[in-house]
Amino acid sequence: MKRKTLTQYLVEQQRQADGLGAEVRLLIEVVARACKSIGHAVGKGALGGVLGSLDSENVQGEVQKKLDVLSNEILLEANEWGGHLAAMASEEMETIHAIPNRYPKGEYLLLFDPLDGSSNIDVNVSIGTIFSVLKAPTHVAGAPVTEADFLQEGSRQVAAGYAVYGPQTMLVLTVGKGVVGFTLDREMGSWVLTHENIRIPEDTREFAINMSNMRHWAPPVRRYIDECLAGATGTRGKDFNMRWIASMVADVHRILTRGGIFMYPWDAREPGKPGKLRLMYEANPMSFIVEQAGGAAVDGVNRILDIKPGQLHQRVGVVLGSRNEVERVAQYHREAG
Ligand code: AHM
Ligand code: MG
Repeated sequence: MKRKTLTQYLVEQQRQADGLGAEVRLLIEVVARACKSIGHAVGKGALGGVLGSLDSENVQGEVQKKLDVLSNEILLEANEWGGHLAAMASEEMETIHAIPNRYPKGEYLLLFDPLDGSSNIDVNVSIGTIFSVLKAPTHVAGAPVTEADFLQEGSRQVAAGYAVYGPQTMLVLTVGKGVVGFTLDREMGSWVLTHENIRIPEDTREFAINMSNMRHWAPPVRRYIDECLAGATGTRGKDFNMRWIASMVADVHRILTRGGIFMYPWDAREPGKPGKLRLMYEANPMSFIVEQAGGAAVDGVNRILDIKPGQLHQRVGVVLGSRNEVERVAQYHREAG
């Protein structure tokens, strides 16, 4: 059977009545090409000299791994010159990266977490790249793009996706018309459509949370997990399984494949912080994908895609996955007031 490539899929999306804009199509292709390069570097590991940490810290105060920085550079370089973007923003950069004057500028904004799941790099466990595309607000001609232009609700994303570098390298994408998955054909170097119309089952028996934080959780989270742990003889009347990869990309990928709930909720470790994960380039793109696959995503109570960001690197609690389970967690939060 002849399968579609990413290019063919995107061209088809463009040809539809309310089709994808040509700029978005091309910029997704560029991001996908950059992910191929990142996947190649990941695959080389110690042979490519890409493992280990640098002396530097990113804006979040996290020690940067060599691959964090390399992946960021690959994405910047690939996307700078294409003419589709007004600016970019990344987990690894304090503020936005405007397109240099030597290149033409486009209408879109690209945000990314270049290498998600950094703690898994050196131990050869799946990691990924997450990206989100927004339309730049229209400016008076010539006005520079500012950070404020990026602070749009996730519901305004034009496209979002992730690449997962695992046993297979895959690209999962939404342009607002469902979710599709492409597998990298390493011999041909092309992304091939292997997963059409990905749907998350509404119910599940599998949860993902870092249990070592249990003592810091809010009561509604504790209640939900306690009930899962109680199993078939408890109020839920069924046994639950647990998984925690510590790469959001890989955990979300599992949920898209066989259902489940992923939680990185607010906890009391750092009371001033609303969560660990970042809203604009982790939670928003993943929430867009999960909703497009029939799942749900909340910060505990509120729909993540409705949150108006106040800052580029804003953090947020994340509960996403199978719709009925996410709704249950939100209900427990509402009951707790
Ligand atoms: P990163 O973007 O710096 O890699 O951090 C985000 C990652 C997520 O992929 C994952 O869900 C989480 O951090 C794991 O955190 P922990 O080590 O606290 O379990
Ligand atoms: Mg991350």
